[in-house]
Formats: sequence, structure tokens, C-alpha cells
Amino acid sequence: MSAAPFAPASAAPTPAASPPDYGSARYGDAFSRINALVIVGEAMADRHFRRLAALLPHDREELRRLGAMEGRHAADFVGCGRHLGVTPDLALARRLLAPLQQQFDACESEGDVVGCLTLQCLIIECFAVAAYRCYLPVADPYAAPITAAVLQDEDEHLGYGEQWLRQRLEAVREPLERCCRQAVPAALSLLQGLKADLEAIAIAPLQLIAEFVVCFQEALEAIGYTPHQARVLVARLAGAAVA
Ligand code: PL3
Ligand code: FE2
Ligand code: FE2
Repeated sequence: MSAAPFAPASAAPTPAASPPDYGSARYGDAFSRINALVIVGEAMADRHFRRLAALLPHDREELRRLGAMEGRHAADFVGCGRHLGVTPDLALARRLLAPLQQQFDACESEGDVVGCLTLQCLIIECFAVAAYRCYLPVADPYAAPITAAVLQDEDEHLGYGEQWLRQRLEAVREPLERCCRQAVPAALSLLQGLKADLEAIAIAPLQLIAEFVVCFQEALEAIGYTPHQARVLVARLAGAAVA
């Protein structure tokens, strides 16, 4: 046999050796859509935490504080787009995020607090953590420290949800998994149309999905799923989304 089995896969993605050209038209065009998604996603998270504050009066002050952090994230990412001279495509981002927002609203109107919490604090926060982890090493020098600070905040948001759900594990399993079956494929399919834009800003779409899977599995384990249960659930959800 030849040495083929030991040869590296021909098109294996390697981390960007040199940073992307932040001033290029291609970068700016892609960033106008990615930046908008992040701005609208952060504003949506702000709104969700304020709704959660109304649903959970015991934690009202804490949830309002988390919502205010999201408002600041949105403003900070507006600054990142402005710094590059990019106009975010907010209309597109609102369209792309509408399914997640509608699902939150439906849970809220049905009094499904577990669904609201799972959607915002588990799924959307894991999605944010995965996205910012991938973006951080390839961000421009203005956006990098902002992204690093936001990432720490998102960990706190995820932690709030994990703790709330862990304290009620047996009661939340069913509504949590029902919420995930709808929201995880919706979140991942959002990336489908953005593959070329992610690549243009030096993020590998598959790496982003892999980060999400790792983050989500860890979150499930943090709320009391066994590693096996977490793996099975995530494989089913992510498998359905990428198939
Ligand atoms: C929760 O605090 C905020 C939720 C924001 C969701 C953003 C999802 C963005 C997905 C694709 C963007 C990857 C690159 C990030 C660049 C800043
Ligand atoms: Fe945020
Ligand atoms: Fe957050």
C-alpha cells in the first residue's frame, strides 16, 4: 500500500495562519450579516431575560441584571460593526431569528417557564458561547477584547439556567427535551445560509457546530444528565439538524 493512509486529508481546515483582511469588501459584506445576527440575538436575549424576570419574581432582580448585560452586549457589537464601517443587515437578522423568538413567545403564553428558560439560558446561550469562542481568535483587534468580555458574561447566563434547571431536574426533563427538539434544529439551521459568510470571516461552520455540541452536552451534564444521556440527546438533536 502507498503512504496514503497517513497523508493528511487534502482539504482539512487549518486555523487561519494569517488574520483575515478586515478592511476588504468581502470581509465587510459578510460581517454586515454576521454582525447583525449578533446584535439582534443580543437584543432578543435582553428581551427574554426581562420576560423571565416577570415570570420568576423570586429571581427578578438577578434576571433584570442579566437582561441589562445583554443590552450592553448589543451596544458593544453595534460598536464593532461601526468600527469597521459596516452597516448591519438587521432586517435579515430579524427574519433569521424569528423562529426562536416565536418559540419563546409561545412558551411564555402557555406558561411554560421551563421552555422559556431552556430556550434562552441553555440553547441560545450555548449558541452564543460557541459562536464567540470561534470568533475570538479571528476577531479584529477592536472586537477581540469586547468578545472576550462578552464570553465571560455568557458563561454566567448559562450558569444561571443550569443551576435553576438542576434544582428541578426530574420535573423539567420532559418540557426541556420538548423545547430542545424544536429549538436546537432551528438554531443550527440558521447557520445553513451563513456558511459562506462564516468562512469569509475565518470561522469554519463545522467547528462552530462542534463547539455548540460540546457546550450543550456540558450544560446538560451540569444540570444532572449522565454523560451517556447527554450524548444520546445531543446526538439526536444535532444529528437531525445537520442530516
Ligand atoms: C446571548 O447572550 C446572545 C445570543 C446571540 C446569538 C448569536 C449567534 C450568532 C451565530 C453566528 C455568528 C458567529 C460569529 C460571531 C461573530 C461576532
Ligand atoms: Fe449576550
Ligand atoms: Fe447571554
